[in-house]
Amino acid sequence: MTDRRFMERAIELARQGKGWTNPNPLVGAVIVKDGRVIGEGYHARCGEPHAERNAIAALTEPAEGADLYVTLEPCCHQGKTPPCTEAILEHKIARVIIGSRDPNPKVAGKGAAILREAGVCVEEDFMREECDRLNPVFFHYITEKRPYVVMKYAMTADGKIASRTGASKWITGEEARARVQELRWTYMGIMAGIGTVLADDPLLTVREEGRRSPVRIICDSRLRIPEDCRICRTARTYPTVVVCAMDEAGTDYLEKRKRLQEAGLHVVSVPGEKGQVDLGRLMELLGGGDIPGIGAVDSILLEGGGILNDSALQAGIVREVKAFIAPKIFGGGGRTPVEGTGVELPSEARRLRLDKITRIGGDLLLEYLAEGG
Ligand code: AOF
Ligand code: ZN
Repeated sequence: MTDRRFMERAIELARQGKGWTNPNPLVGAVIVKDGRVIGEGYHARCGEPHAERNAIAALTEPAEGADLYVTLEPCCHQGKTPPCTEAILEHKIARVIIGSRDPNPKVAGKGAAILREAGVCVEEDFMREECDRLNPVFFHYITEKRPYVVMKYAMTADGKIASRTGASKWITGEEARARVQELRWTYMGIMAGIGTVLADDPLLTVREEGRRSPVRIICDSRLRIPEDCRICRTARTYPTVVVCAMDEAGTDYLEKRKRLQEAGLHVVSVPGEKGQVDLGRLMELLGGGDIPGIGAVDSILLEGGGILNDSALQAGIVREVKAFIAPKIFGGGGRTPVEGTGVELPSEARRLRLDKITRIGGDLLLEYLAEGG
């Protein structure tokens, strides 16, 4: 009998790896014999054993003839760890119930095929939708090799991210702000524009102990970042990239870059049109791990102001939008989440698909997926 409760448990286990497995997926596994759980595990950290092997290591009795519920197709390749298919066969597991398919070209159906050929009964797509929701980042990154970008902003009920005077502390309540902290350790990178640095002097780190802080990515076309800002002062502790669009041979660039690098920042120039950063190219560099001193980045939380958000949308790099909405009204000329020229007609609007609505304290979180993404 195939039982939803065991896959639900596997999903719950998978979530425990959140923030630590990137660029690997969140995966959970439960081994069941005669309706009893005899082993469970999850992928805890990139480079460490996969969920299936952890579940096998935790067995309380032999797995011969047992069922394995796993949220992702078992791998069949030698990566940082040996193939899970081998462990499943060695332990004579009789049936494997799989949630998500693995789009990793090294696996992609081959894991399931190897098990079937060896006589294991394989059931695919069981609770696939629920399992797929664990890994939007992995599914995007493993095929595109560019970071999955989530645009996040907090606005009032009348659509303002700052008041007339530019003040933005605070718009949403404490619980919503705690959720933003969680988002920061879920994704590998956090991106903001120089406007935000100059206005707020933010740290862009994770305050909770024992959590990984994201790589800070500052878009700063003309390299205006003040050398005494908090980001520069903490660059030795928190990896930071400053991205500009300057002439790489110019003395202005070379001199400031030298000083910033001495302070521990990584500086790159990725020039695009109109003296701005080429965000598409920047995503290729970050996804490929091509920026010296910074590992590959599979996901980015974009905490931009209206100008950077507009550029990111124009460049087509945004996959998801998370809009926090506070029950307040600023009125007047306050700033909005997306500036730029905007469309002329409603029919020209950029389309999003509403994916989820959550109430957080007195605020709302609306989550949208970019169409075609
Ligand atoms: C699984 N279970 O728990 C995970 C899987 O470099 P490695 O050895 O860690 O392999 C990474 C790849 O293995 C990853 O891209 C994905 O295809 C698969 N991840 N597979 O069966 C797991 N984390
Ligand atoms: Zn594996």
